[in-house]
Amino acid sequence: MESYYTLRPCFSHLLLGLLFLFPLYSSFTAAEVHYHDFVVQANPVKRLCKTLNTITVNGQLPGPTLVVRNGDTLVVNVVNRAQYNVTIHWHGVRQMRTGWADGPEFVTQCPIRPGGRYTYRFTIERQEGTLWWHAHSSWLRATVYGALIIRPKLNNPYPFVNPKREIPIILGEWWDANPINVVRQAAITGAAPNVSDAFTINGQPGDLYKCTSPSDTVIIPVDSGETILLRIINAALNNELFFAIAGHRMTVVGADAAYTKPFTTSVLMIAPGQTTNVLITTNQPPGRYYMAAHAYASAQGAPFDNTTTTAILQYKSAGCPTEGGQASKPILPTLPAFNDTGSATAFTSKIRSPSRVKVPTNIDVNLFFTVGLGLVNCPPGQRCQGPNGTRFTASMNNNSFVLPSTFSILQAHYLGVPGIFTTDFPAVPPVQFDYTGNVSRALWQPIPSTKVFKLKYGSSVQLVLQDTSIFSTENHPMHIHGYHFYVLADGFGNFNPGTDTAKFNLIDPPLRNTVGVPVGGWSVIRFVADNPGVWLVHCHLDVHITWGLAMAFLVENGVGKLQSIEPPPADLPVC
Ligand SMILES: *[C@@H]1O[C@H](CO)[C@@H](O)[C@H](O)[C@H]1NC(C)=O
Ligand SMILES: *[C@@H]1O[C@H](CO)[C@@H](O)[C@H](O)[C@H]1NC(C)=O
Ligand SMILES: *[C@@H]1O[C@H](CO)[C@@H](O)[C@H](O)[C@H]1NC(C)=O
Ligand SMILES: *[C@@H]1O[C@H](CO)[C@@H](O)[C@H](O)[C@H]1NC(C)=O
Ligand SMILES: *[C@@H]1O[C@H](CO)[C@@H](O)[C@H](O)[C@H]1NC(C)=O
Ligand SMILES: *[C@@H]1O[C@H](CO)[C@@H](O)[C@H](O)[C@H]1NC(C)=O
Ligand SMILES: *[C@@H]1O[C@H](CO)[C@@H](O)[C@H](O)[C@H]1NC(C)=O
Ligand SMILES: [Cu+2]
Repeated sequence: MESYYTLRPCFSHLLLGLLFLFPLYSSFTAAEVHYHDFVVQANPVKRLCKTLNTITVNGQLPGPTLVVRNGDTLVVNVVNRAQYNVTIHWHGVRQMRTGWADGPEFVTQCPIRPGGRYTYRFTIERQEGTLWWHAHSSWLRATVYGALIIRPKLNNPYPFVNPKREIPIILGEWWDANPINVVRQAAITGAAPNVSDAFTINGQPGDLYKCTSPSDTVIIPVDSGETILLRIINAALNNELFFAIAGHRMTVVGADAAYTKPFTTSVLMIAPGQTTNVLITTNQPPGRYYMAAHAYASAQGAPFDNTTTTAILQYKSAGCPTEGGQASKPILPTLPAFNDTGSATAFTSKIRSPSRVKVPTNIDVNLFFTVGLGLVNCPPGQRCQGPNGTRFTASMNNNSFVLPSTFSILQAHYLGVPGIFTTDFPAVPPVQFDYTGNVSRALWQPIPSTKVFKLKYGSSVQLVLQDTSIFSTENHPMHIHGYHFYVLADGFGNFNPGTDTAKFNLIDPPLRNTVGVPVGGWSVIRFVADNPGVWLVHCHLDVHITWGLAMAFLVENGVGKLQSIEPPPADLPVC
């Protein structure tokens, strides 16, 4: 009798966790086509004891988890019932020849306007692991995001022990305000946008915040002795995160939809845009264990959200906590200090491809792009509440990226419409300087522009990404649409072509779609330009892309249909 009643509230708590354990959409035959409807709409959502009208997909936060197999096709009909323009980006999906389905607004498509709809159609080609989807319009991705899980083809096993359960762990970021108002306010004042009020795990902040109720903590029920695959996604807007689970070490087996050489760690650092697959074994005494995440804040002195989000890994045999909360307090894991760059670097440098890979070696195009912040001297008639009466900005190679507003770059390119963009993005910084030294104030103000860099189909590209100390150094998670790339090396200070090439890993570098360029340092990546289209390259901290930390590659068609972008779908939105 008694246990029946004490279990009831317990099961309602477990529900959130369970939703993620049994994904609804799984496939039983080879190369399936998965149809989904995504209704983008405003819903009341209560977090931190306040109810906010929140833009969601199908009323869910996080949005629906999509589960497919390598080789499957997705057809997602997006209906915009919200009051904002929206687009959806399928983060990390290669989109071979289907750039029209990539999603960044004004880059590959015009936005889906309120009342409009657009159907994204694309096929997963030779990718396995964890990706995700999110809005790519203003700051809507704060609440419009979800997991995209790619299993191996039917009857193909994982290259590791088959897990008993698979659980997406989606790290998010929550404002006690409408995120669109937060970014709009920053655009008006020129100051940095307000920092967030909470981080979340699978949409909930956890119970370390001032105002929470039991349902604000996600509980993940597990059995003893299981091997569990956690698919960890950093969907936060502006923060890299440290993540750990009390009492449980994690074996990293994948990142950004590529398998990796397994290694074991007690903490991981994950940048916005990145995913990390880990195996854990429930080999601890039955009990309740917090999983927790807080910021890795690499920019010195900049304000950031210093809160900690938690969820609870709960051994079923440990019994159920009652409504009154008599259950034992879960154990908290130790997370590195917010500014612990050493721990962040130690973790990322361990990520490798499982075995020898084919790294492009005969490089056709050598690129060197600076990535960093800037300050604009106050333009007449504008508000300038940035440092000392300036406005914040950001750039790559001194170009602060401005989105077009009457055409997407891809549509303008395909139709030959002039005046939307230019193709003179510089291959190297227009001015060479001590990038991470004491940079003269004369160099702090970049030029606003909409420039792309043209790549010939099939060219082998090496790109050095170099952070600058203009205003402040910071770790920038750089994401390339439509591609993944090998990360050959990274380091601190200025990249030195004379000595740093010796550090290149040409054997088993990791294959990623987002690389965290070290704070005050550099990363070197390589890829082959085998996907024609227009592909945004940007910092995945939304505060930085908003300021212009972006550019785009225009990859030309090759020879014949199979090396050319497909024609645009009939329902592609126009501006
Ligand atoms: C940003 O923070 C300030 C100070 O707390 C507050 O007054 C303002 O309303 C916030 N802006 C938004 C859009 O929430
Ligand atoms: C977070 O920052 C606030 C002030 O911004 C400070 O009062 C508080 O102690 C900080 N908390 C932690 C855990 O660092
Ligand atoms: C990290 O922050 C602590 C204070 O919280 C400070 O004492 C320490 O010097 C900082 N370390 C670095 C590398 O900035
Ligand atoms: C702002 O001005 C103060 C006083 O002149 C100076 O110390 C500080 O470095 C300036 N900050 C920036 C970002 O320019
Ligand atoms: C940086 O350079 C400026 C002149 O460009 C100089 O006034 C300032 O003292 C230098 N700061 C440091 C920390 O070296
Ligand atoms: C960027 O361009 C502006 C305008 O030409 C110039 O004043 C500034 O020095 C340049 N900065 C760098 C880092 O090249
Ligand atoms: C919405 O998209 C249209 C183009 O389709 C554009 O003209 C308009 O400025 C956009 N609205 C906002 C608020 O960005
Ligand atoms: Cu950045």
